[in-house]
Amino acid sequence: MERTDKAQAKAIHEALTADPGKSISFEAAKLPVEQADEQTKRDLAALFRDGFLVIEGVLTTEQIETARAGLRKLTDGSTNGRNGFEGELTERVYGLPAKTRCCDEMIEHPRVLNLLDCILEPNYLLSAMQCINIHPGETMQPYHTDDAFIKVPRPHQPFGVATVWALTDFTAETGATMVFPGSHKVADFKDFSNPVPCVMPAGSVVVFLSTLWHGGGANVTKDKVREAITFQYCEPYCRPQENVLLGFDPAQLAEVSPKMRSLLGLSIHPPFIGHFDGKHPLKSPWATGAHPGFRTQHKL
Ligand SMILES: O=C(O)CCC(=O)C(=O)O
Repeated sequence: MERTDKAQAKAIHEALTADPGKSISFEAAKLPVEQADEQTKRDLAALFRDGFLVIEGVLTTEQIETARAGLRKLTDGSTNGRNGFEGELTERVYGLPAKTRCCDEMIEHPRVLNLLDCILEPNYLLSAMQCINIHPGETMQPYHTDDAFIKVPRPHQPFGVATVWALTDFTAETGATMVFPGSHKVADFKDFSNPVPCVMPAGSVVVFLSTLWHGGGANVTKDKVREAITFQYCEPYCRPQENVLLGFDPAQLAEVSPKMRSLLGLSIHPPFIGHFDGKHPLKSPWATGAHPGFRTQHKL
């Protein structure tokens, strides 16, 4: 375990064995904006003003091609969506961190993590992690916000942040993500007449707050696929959309960074949210491989 995990394991133990009559401490704190670097401060200002931020030219050509090649192995023509939200002409592959290591650099990109550190509490989680390739003829995805299922009256703080990485050029014709600037601040947003396409070259990323109204665009071209990956992150006390650890072979834990383990849910929201059997989840039989029973076949 990493040093911070050891400290957390001690904190969990102390919280669970606290003396009756004493208060438990809930120490989680976001990074104060004043402590962020100048670039992050500028990014945050734009993000909170508009609800979204396009950052161009983040990935090199080589990084783009590595990601596209890795994803091609997972998109075999059988992954089209089952409804208008997933997109019936859209290839969607869920649970990417359990299936490929080709996107890890995007998940942990410092420009994105610097923002998340100031917006979400420590040990924020990966919530959605999908490839979304919009094919010619696809129609506009229904507009939505990503934290609509959290029943807190709007406007409210964002409980998450989304990224959509362009692996091919995003244009108004190929299905660029459509956003409604400023809609994150509106209690009852209803004017869907002026969506703005996040036009950006391959290798760019659009970052947006979970409170922003948006949707994947229509692809009106005859022959251009819009290739993208989305990673959504949420507060460490929210339930992630995807239950990715169910598909994650714990033998792979050694291959991923401590940050990735934390993002996948092998982390604690202080003092003990996310524990297993009173211990840090990295000490669980699943993570340590100490539970051979998990490998047996059974029917529910
Ligand atoms: O594909 C996109 O550009 C956005 C997708 C999206 O918002 C979603 O699937 O929740």
